Amino acid sequence: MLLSSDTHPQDYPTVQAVTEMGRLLAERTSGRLGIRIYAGGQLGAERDTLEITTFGGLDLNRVFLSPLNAIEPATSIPSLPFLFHSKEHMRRALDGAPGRAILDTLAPHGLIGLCYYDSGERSFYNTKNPIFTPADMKGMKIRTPNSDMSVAMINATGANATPMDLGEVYGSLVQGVIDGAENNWPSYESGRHFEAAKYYSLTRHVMTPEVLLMSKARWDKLSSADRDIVMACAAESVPFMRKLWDERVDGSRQRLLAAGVQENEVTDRDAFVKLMKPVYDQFVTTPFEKRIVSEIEAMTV
Ligand code: GTR
Repeated sequence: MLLSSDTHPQDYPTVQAVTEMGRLLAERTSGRLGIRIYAGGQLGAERDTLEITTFGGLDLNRVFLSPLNAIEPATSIPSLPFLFHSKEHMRRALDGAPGRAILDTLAPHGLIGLCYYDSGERSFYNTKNPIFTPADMKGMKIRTPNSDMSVAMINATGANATPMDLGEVYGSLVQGVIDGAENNWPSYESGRHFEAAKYYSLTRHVMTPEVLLMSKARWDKLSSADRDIVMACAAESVPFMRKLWDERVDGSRQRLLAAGVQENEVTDRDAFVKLMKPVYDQFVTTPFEKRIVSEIEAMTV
């Protein structure tokens, strides 16, 4: 039995997708391999479970890509602001050679990247006022994932980035420790952040994906035939996840608007682009990183 972790609750699309992968694995190995998921952050925050996975204490782990930035800088690439111009572009880039090359940088760190899952567009939400231009968020304390790039990107808007684990966001919003955060609709809903921060402003600044990892220690013990099965089942769980994801994004948004969330388009998206894009110079530095970014930018959909 492969043990897996997820910060999200049982009904979240990432957990459902790994459950489906486990079903496929059991079917194809006559029950020799299967997956048991510890959902809802039972095993701790993503940063902590990642460390456990790295040394083989967990076999599988579904995490957001940002906490990996501290382990391997190339994983910052899919979080670059305004990199993907559509969902189709993001899917094509990550399913293709650029996405694979980024996952392959993790092996020396003890992690095998099996596949990416969608996490949609992230936008800002806060407790104070709608954000139409960067000036509207000046000085606001905005929670970011634990990633230097996310911190730099948010500070570039004039806000004060406050990195913390997802599980701390709700309490921090309620207590006024932070004024806002940024995330997709489903996480904004399932973390109940909307109860405290009702202004959701559609900056759509990043499309950072989720990733499913296997501990290299466990991978190395699999036969090559079993590795192929694991990879194939992971790949097949991706379209399964995406279908659930697309439905979930629409459903979350409808429920939240009905619950009183105030959504707004930003008036000048280019103003955000102009302020955030300079992080490319700071975080895309090696020839490898530059090549991957150009490959992604050259892709059309
Ligand atoms: C969510 C993602 C989580 C979590 C989070 C965050 O969209 O699904 O895994 O990492 O974002 O902002 O930390």
